[in-house]
Amino acid sequence: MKIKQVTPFILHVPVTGSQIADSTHSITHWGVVGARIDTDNGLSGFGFTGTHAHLPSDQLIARCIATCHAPLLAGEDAHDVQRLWTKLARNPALQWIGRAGITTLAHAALDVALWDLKAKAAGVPLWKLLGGQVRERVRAYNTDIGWLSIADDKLVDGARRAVQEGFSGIKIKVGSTVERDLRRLEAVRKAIGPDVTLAVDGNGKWDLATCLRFCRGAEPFDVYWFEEPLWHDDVKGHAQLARATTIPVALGEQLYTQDAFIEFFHQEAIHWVQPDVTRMGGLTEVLRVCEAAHAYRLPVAPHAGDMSQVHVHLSYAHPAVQVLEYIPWIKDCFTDSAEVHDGFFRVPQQPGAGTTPTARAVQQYAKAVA
Ligand code: 0YR
Ligand code: MG
Repeated sequence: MKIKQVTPFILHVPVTGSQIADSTHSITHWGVVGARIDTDNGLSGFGFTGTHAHLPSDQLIARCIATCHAPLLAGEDAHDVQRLWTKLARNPALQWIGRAGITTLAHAALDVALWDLKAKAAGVPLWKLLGGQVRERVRAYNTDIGWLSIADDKLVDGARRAVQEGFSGIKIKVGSTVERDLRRLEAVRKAIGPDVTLAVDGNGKWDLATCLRFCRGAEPFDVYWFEEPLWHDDVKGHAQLARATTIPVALGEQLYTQDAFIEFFHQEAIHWVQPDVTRMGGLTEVLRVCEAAHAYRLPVAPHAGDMSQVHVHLSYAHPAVQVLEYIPWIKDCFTDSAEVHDGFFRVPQQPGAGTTPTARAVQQYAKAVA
């Protein structure tokens, strides 16, 4: 299965209700920026990273794929996922100028495309290739009802609706003012009752003093986790917060390497581990993080930069994963979409990693790569 061609692509797909916001970003589209890898046995693999759909920066990723990474893959055996991961991680064109950021997002798309090919060549869905189904069902939690841009009364309505649809977990954004966020948290908890898990996500906005104040007010409402309370790289601050509150700390969506996660594990600064295949140089590096988390007996809840198209395979196959994020923006763009029924993800059935775009999605959402 020799690699013949690598072709980048960019899709910009609208979010729910035309615009959403968390504490740090306001976006109208999700960017699906990736590559198709064609091989000499006629198979094509697809992989992508997730972005905020800023076209010039998406074009940098596409260009990085095409001009810096793709030449290293030409003629290689696409089965050799592990070896090719290392080859791209040590790319002489990139290592000096970027061990994280655009270069890693580009790497992520290609690593996932190789896993997609490997599973397609084996004729099985990726979860089967990863070792088989370790759990009967993967529990979903709904993030799409909880944006900071949603007015207080609408937030409560949406939370109720999600529970009626069968979700046993939801997440709401925080990071505006402590007072407003606590009011919203209390209202949502009252509306959904005690049996639904309720997480909050700060997207790295607050400092430690603000987080401590928020946690003191939030503790009575049985918060499942506080996600990205502090700046993404602040290990010491997260360790301090973890010691000071009964609310579990979750993070990882902005970490690029297993080394970064290991430091949080060592310093007891994390309770929920949230790696993302679209950020970390692909599934290969995320699997290392999942193994390490499992060894530390920490639960994994993958972050949905892929809107769970790939993570649903990981979640069915890896014993460390306990729950998976659900955001429905891009699922209909793929031939095997990450659907939730009665609060659980459907088991993917098609060969591959769930990353093959439909012709219709390409026709509707494609942007020029350069
Ligand atoms: C919007 N999920 C997240 C979205 C989401 C962000 O910026 O990208 O809120 O990735 O934190 O847990
Ligand atoms: Mg988050």
